Amino acid sequence: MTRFFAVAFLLLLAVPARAEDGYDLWLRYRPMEANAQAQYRPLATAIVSEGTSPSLNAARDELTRGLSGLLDRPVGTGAVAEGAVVIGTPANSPLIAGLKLPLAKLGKEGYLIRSTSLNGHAVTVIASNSDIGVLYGSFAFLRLIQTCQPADRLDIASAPRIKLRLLNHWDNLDRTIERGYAGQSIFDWQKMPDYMDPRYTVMARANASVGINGISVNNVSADVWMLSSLYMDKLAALADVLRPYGIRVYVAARFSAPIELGKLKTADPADPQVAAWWKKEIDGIYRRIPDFGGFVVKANSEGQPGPRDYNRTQAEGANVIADALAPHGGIVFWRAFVYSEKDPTDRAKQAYNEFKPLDGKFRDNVFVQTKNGAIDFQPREPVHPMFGAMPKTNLALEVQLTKEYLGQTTHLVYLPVLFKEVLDWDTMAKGKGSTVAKVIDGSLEGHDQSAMVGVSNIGVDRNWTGAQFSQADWYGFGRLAWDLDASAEQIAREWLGMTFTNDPVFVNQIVPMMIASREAVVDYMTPLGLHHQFASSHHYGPGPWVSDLPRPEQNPVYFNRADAKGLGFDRTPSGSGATSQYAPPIARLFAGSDIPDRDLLWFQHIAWDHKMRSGRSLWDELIVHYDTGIATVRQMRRTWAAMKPYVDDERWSQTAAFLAIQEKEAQWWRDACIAYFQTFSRMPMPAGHAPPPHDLAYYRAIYFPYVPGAASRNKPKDPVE
Ligand code: GCV
Repeated sequence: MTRFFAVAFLLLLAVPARAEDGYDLWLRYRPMEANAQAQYRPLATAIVSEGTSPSLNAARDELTRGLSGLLDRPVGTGAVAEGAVVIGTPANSPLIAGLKLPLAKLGKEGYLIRSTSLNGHAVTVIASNSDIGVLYGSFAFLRLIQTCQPADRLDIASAPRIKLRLLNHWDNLDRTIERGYAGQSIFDWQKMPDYMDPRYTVMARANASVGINGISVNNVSADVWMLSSLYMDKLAALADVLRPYGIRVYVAARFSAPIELGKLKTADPADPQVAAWWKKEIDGIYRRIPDFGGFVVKANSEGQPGPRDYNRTQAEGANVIADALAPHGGIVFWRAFVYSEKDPTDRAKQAYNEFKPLDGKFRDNVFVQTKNGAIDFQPREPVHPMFGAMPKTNLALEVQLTKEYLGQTTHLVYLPVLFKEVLDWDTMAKGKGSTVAKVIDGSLEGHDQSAMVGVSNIGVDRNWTGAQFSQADWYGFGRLAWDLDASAEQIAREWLGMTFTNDPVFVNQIVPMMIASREAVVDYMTPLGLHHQFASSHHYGPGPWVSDLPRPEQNPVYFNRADAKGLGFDRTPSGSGATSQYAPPIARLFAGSDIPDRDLLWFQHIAWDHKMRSGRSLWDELIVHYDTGIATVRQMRRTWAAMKPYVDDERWSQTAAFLAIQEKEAQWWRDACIAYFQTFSRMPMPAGHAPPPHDLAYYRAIYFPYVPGAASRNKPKDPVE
């Protein structure tokens, strides 16, 4: 019997290293292959850290964890010796100070990684002007090794292009998440401050590893309780956990808080009592959290209160809060996502119309936080016309990491491709080269401030983001906000190497698969500039026929404008005139016949038989795009199927299953949209393209009572057998 247990025990030991479930994200630090270990071991023999501070200790611990794991032997702290990694700032490390490194240009957060010699020993130095910069540099050094880059003759200087790099969590205090597809909210407020879930620290490490330096913790459709004393005590404890990782906490504030919390009669920003209330409230927050970041405010949007309730402008609303934050160095992110069912103007024009006249009226510590497009995080949108049109205002770019309109959990869509398309987009505001990247980093107009915001995709799912590949969107967002020039390919390559394997066979197949995934979703959901064709409320699946929502500007038919003549929203000067919100050369392009195919139906209503660049009719072209999207997903499945030898079973199988769902749903999108649009075009399917297998009624009847993340609390319809 004893022998039996001994054998069983040995067998257990022989089981391969613990299963991979994605929990460790890109910070896995699994032992490298033997020859890679041999290459890097002499370059990382010990860590020398002279100072101590929470951030410096975090850097030291990360290096210990990472190097010991990757090199498969303990790498602890020690004295300067051959192969040591010396970390610190000139202020806390005499060794670093003695090297007189060129740190001045790196600002507060930048870092330098340099191979040099100290006391006659070859060492690697990771230096910065601040402890948090040392932590960023340490993650960068680990990344080099994780991705098998040369690490022996290093001279890397890096500083962030964007100063405020934030995630916005749309997490409700009851732990549901608006548009969240990765389980409950990570923030377990009920148990805070007495129990601080260790996951907060893992999340902070992951954020810091890509340079994210702020999070707003609650839904922008805000619950006033977040500002209460009860929750501020909890938030203070969270801030303590995140601080060593350079992450400041922000809160989504409800504009009517002076009434609900302060018991005032009004939240009118011009009322001195209201201004005094914000000041008192904000002073109180800073007494608890001295480095509190500030507020995100969604005002007069989708039912939220705001300054317009008092006939005040968005700027007056933002400024009353900004004035109270300013003495503490706090920031207001004032969202530009406003549109009203009472305004018959094209929804795409409303934010610009409201904000453009206010250019120059916002305080310096206000960012107008603007979504990448004028509608709402569609698979593709032309860039929001406010970029380039608000020269005297700090503009923050808001993108969505959670895949509300992109198939939610199960569709593999690599978002850095979309983010890059936005950043590289030329607004032409000051002539050629006026890219969105230059607008938001402040360089186009000489602004000192800069910010980029991603709507978080994090939840309590074991793999954090619901799908393995959605981790790449979190990773990629941070990497891009730090380095706007990084390419989507480079980021994919890094992430794959750190998350799965650096094997070139794997990486060279999967990078193109990830890159292609973005155009695929555009093709099978909303090709040629179509937009907002989603089923109501939860936005899961197609609903191009939906026309019965009480708010007209939320109906898919409002956006597709399908009729017997053709398809698309006429936003030229003869239509809504939205094209005129762009700089003149872009306005002409979008209103004329040279408009790129990809933006066509966003800006123009086009006849079904219109001859496209390809020589095909619009109708045929549409179908070719839907089918191309499906073909790309099929190819993605084949590519992934061949990768089984390179990936652990759990992560491979989940991704394979999700890709199968994606193909099924791509087909559903195509069939449903064709079935609907054909009722207008009355045109036959082009040769070689199969008709939808069911009639329109079939697709219209598809109904899901409970889709995660939906904003509305509507009771579902009665079930059918
Ligand atoms: C938080 C879209 C989403 C809403 C979201 C809103 C916003 O309308 O569907 O869930 O609300 O954008 O960005 O405020």
